[in-house]
Amino acid sequence: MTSVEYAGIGRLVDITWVQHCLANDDGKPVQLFTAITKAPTLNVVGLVDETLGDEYSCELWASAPAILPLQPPEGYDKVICHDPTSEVAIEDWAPEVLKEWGMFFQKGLINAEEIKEMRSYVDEEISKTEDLMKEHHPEIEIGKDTFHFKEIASRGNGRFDLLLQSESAKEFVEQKIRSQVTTLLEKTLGTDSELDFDVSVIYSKPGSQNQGWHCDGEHQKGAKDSEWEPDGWKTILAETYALCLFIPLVDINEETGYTQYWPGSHRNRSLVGFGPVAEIAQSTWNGKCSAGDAMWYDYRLFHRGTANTSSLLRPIVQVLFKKKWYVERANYGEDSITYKEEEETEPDTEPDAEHSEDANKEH
Ligand SMILES: O=C(O)CCC(=O)C(=O)O
Repeated sequence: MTSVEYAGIGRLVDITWVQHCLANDDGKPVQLFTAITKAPTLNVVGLVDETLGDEYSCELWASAPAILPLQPPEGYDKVICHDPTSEVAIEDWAPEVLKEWGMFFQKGLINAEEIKEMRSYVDEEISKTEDLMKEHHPEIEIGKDTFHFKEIASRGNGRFDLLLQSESAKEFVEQKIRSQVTTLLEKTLGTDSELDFDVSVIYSKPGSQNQGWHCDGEHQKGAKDSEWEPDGWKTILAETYALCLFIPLVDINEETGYTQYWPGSHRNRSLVGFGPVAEIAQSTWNGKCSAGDAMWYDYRLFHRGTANTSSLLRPIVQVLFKKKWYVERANYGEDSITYKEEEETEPDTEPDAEHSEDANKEH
């Protein structure tokens, strides 16, 4: 990072160069730079263009009210994918990577037999829940309409997020997953007694389209982000309060679609709406991997699912490990699929602990 003063446009212009990476523009190589400046951006571009001389030119690809994270010059794989042959254990390697990039990739967390076992729970719950939907909400066109129930949500477009309620699925997570990652969680999120988890399946049906960029959880009110500091992820950014673990149950490729992440985008709350810039800047990490692999990300990280052009369902197990005080309410509705019937027969007067008014307040 360097701060340079350029003489031009009638005064000195202060530019702090933050990061650079290689990209291409219709096959032509380009060097992308991120920089911080208070000067009008177009003036800065003109000035840099002039400074570069005739051989190179400079143009503005994006400006934002936060530092736009770029892919590191060595590429993401070297920094966010744990090397299973490395002598450094994932528990020792992951905390810093997660802090800096908001995500990491772990090869083969569950094996073929375990994938099959989990798939059977998932298939059963999908079919049971969709049958319930058809029975209680024949007016909803599953796959087309948007809905938010307590158990399942869909933003239309053939994509669903279903909370797994069965004891078998929860036990599977306890025994086959949580037991393997206790130390990893302790070093990245918190001790066993501070945490709990929700388990769901995110599934997209053949024909589902690209999803919009989003983060599943916001920066908490009053919690600091990285501000304008290039190493603010190290010095200022609030600790994460929730980690999401994605485990695909099928091999993930271009046709099935994949989860596309913007590493580093957890650093600043003002990056909302800038996901498409990550695509233009070729700074996404595309989660094409094998069934059973694990993608871990900070709940504040921007990501999206890409289109499923295959003929296969794409189910991804999602385990949300979180501080107990954080209650997930943004991604599901308040009412159960069967709510109307329950209300008519037996009014529910008990306060709903999961959705209490105090949940998710400032911490
Ligand atoms: O389908 C995917 O790969 C990711 C989906 C996702 O992020 C979501 O539904 O919130």
